[in-house]
Amino acid sequence: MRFEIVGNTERVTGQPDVLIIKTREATARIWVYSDSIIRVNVSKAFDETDHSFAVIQKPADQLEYSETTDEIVITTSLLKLRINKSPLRFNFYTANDKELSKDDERFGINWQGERVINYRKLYADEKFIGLGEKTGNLNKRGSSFTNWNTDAALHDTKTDRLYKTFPFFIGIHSGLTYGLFFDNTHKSYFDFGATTDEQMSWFGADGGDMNYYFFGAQSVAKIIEDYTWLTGRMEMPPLWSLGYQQCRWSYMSAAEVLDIAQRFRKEKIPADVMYCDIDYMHGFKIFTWNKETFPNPKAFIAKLKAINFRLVIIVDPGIKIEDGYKQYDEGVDKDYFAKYPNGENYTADVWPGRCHFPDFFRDDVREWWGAAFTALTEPGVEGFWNDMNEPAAWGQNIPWLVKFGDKFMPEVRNAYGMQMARATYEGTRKLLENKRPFVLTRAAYAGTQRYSAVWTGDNSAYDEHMLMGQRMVSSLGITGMSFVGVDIGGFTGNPTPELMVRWNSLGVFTPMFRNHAMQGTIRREPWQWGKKNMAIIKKDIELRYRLLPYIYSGFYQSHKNGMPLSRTLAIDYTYDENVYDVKYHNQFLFGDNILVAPVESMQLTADVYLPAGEWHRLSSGEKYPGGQVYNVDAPLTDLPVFINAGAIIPMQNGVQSTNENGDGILELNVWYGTQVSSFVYYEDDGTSYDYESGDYYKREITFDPAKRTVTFSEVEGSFKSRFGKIQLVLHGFGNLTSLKKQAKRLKPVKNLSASFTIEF
Ligand code: MIG
Repeated sequence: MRFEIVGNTERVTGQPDVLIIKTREATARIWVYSDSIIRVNVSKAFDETDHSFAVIQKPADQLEYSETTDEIVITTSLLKLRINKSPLRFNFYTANDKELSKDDERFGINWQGERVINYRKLYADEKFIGLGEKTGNLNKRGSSFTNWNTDAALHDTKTDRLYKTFPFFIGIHSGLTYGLFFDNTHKSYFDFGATTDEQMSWFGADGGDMNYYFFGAQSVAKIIEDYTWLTGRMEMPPLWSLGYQQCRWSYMSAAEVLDIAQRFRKEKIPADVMYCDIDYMHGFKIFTWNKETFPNPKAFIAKLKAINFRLVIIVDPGIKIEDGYKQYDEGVDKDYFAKYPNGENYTADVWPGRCHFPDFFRDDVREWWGAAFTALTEPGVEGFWNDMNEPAAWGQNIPWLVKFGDKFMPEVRNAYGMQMARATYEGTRKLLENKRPFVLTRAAYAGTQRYSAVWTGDNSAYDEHMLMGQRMVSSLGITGMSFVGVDIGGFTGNPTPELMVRWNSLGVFTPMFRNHAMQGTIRREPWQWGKKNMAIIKKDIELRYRLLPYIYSGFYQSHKNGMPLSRTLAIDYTYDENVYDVKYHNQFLFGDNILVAPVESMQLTADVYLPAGEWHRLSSGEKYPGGQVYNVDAPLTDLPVFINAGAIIPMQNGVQSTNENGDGILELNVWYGTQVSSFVYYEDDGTSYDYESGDYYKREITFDPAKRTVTFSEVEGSFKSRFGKIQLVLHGFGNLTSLKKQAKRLKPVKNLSASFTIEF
């Protein structure tokens, strides 16, 4: 095997926007993307088209550097990249010379055959978070991982190679933070000091360039903001997709789907979404309906809509080989499928039997795929679930010589699912005109947040899987994916009633709240668990609906600056060691102010770590000074949930679906705190793209304990709020007699478009 380490600089060329350094082995290119983002590409065969699936920004026009005999230094207002010329090494510092991250002096960037690797210095106290959907701990120090999108059915809490690839991590050491995004779609590897004698961390790939973006902002939140600036942010999701979603593999007929939906209404359990898994199709042929079991899709969907349900439909990439099947005939005719190098269409077995696979890397194929959704949008489907797009096929070992466009499978496999989701999103967005499609995908690559929500695939019905799922959700949040779900209850296996109830209570605080289960498992709908349990499940789902104004405002943050809805405590309490302790690493903030401590189903008390500040338990109002561990009650009826002092949380009164208007009262809950606090409230019509042209309702609400006021800023945007009245609910304010006296003064709060202040 060839082994080469990038060596001595032979030539340096400065162009206005890029610095080019040649060595005998390769050429390095360096661009500045912003004051806190520098890109390094070291390549033997740089492709001038410089294509990326993930990155949507361009480098800055100008790059400043200085050069001495030994060194080249690139400086921005926040970052300093010191390049050692011989041997060529890349060392990053803050603008005021604090060391953030360095190449390993000995091995730096190197090639082992076609593999390209970067060994970097490992700091004694260094922690690592990120990589999206991975098993293991929040702190990935001492672990190693592979990115190779895989249909990971039956994965456990140790399995590597899951469905998605997010080659982005954040390093934390010496009171400093940095981020690194390795933009390479080949099979890739990350080793955070697992087997390097505590000397190095490393990452690399089976091929392609050493191509990374280095982030130097000094906070985890700012690094996430920068990463999502670079790779894009999610649109506002359809409001209905934030309601409760009921799925199963499969509800076998239109009658059964309707029956389940009606039962929700009968039991008065709020819900918004029903799903059709693969059995709605005729012979598993994508874009067809089974004529016997779904004889009239339009009438069926109209009936669902009449009781305020939307339908989400699954699509797989595999196109059945069958003459006369439209997608097959067209695909063959136009040459739209992945191929062997001799031009034959690649064939593998999946649900429909022998299949071909659309080449989603091609513009014309994506367009064709997108347009085919008329078969679903025309009868009224608004949600599109993309499964099996790792891509999966029976045997799970697609030959390396299969080609997508001009690339062999191993080069782009990790982006296939993302390109399918993109085709689905772009097509359905066009077809639905001004309506927002809901797209959900299992496989993904960095940047997928621009097109789709994700779920964590086939999890299992046991406690550790539930807890690990929560870590995955929070970890996906670090890598730009805010809209994330897990199969509530566990896909594989049968949950105990306790686990079902507990998992559902955690689902309230999961960005996407979907109950789903595998064929052959026991039924999962809320009424399958006995009266007592159903009552708890119902109450929890009601809480989800009460919180929707807060949740929607949380998604507005994801849309605006990439801040995820589900936040590991490492975002806000980066330097607090307890946050990484495996006893507490499942805890997270849901939005700005709600701390949730996931608890195993049979554990009825829990040790909870409350970070600095002051916290109020949501259920009891009890106050807890932060910076301590508490052993708290955790019965199945009351997941430990704590509200940050000073929190402002908008809620609404009960509705059965997001399509209902409700009573028009926005309940503004304020928890007492000693500091000034504020919350950005956001609302729009929840279904259209009109918000992009200013049709939204946004205002900042500020609580000032010293002045004893709650102040509402002027409304920004042209949207008329659904809520005609605001009701203030104060928590932890002690004696409220003075407020009661002033209660009358709250009534005039009618002209909600102006700015105003309430005194108490
Ligand atoms: O080979 O469509 O992860 O959610 O229910 C299994 C059937 C295919 C895997 C998905 C799962 C879905 C199932 N699918």
